Amino acid sequence: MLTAADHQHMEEQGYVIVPNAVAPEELAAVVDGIWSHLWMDRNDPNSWYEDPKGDDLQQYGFMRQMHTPAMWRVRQSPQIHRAFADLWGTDNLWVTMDRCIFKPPLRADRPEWGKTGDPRGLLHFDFPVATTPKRFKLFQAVVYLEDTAADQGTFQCMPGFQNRYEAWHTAQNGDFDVGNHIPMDQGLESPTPIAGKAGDLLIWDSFTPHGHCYNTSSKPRLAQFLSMWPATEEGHEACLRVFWPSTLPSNDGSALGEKCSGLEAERLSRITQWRDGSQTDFKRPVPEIVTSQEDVPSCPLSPIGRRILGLDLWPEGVLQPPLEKCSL
Ligand SMILES: O=C(O)CCC(=O)C(=O)O
Repeated sequence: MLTAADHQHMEEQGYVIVPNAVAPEELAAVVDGIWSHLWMDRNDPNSWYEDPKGDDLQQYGFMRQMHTPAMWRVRQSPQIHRAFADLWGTDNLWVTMDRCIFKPPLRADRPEWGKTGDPRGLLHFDFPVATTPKRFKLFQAVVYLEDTAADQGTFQCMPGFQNRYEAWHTAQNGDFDVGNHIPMDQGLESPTPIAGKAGDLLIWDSFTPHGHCYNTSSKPRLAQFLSMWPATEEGHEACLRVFWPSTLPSNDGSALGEKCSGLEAERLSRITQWRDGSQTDFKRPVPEIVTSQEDVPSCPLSPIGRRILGLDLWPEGVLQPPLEKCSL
């Protein structure tokens, strides 16, 4: 699915966009789920700043909703799996049970939904920089649920920085004030906002500083996050280094793949999370707020879905399975 130009773009720029990765009706179902979960009226901008459920959206917009059937249908998109499989060179991948984002426009009369101290908006790494001197392979991704303009709180990053990461780290001389702080100098002042079309999948290299810009448009931004990594000890360890860094010793450059315990325990925990609709140990969200029939856990899974969760194993050695239509 990814072309040679796509691979080159990832290599040089640190991200790639896969158009039409999710069908319009599947995007619409996630969008409807967001509005109903948040108890907001898409036609009434005043309701966009209410957050009556306590998702704690405000400046960042990260929601507490992970397991709706619609979100699972997006995760099971064969095109998304294919794109990640092309990047990793294996089909044997697991998916994160990550969240959506709802980011309304800045409004002078809603200061608590306003800017943070950083004029760039959100810009960070998802791992502790001080203890991560060496780059390793890991990707994260966002699905554009609607057409999203460059001023609409969209994804932003520092294209190409991943190739400078190790040199930059050395030059810092251990001077990192917070875990994933990105200084306001050395060319890191102006991240690039990436506009996109509904159905675009944007995959980025985790060593590219990333986040989102302020929403200065008149429309809210809606998007869904996910990632996939190999369901192997080594892949699992890379994932732990980004999403659960406190569980591992510092990445001092020793070989990844040195024993990280519990691949099978992780598989069972993933199945429990899917079955119970929980997300107990993911570093970012607090438990999902279950509010409606749409949020009922144990969403049905397609054959791909069963494998990217960990219920079934991928057949050994198969690199190009037929694209399976999601049977939900
Ligand atoms: O809002 C975005 O697209 C970026 C989200 C982000 O920074 C993350 O998932 O780590």
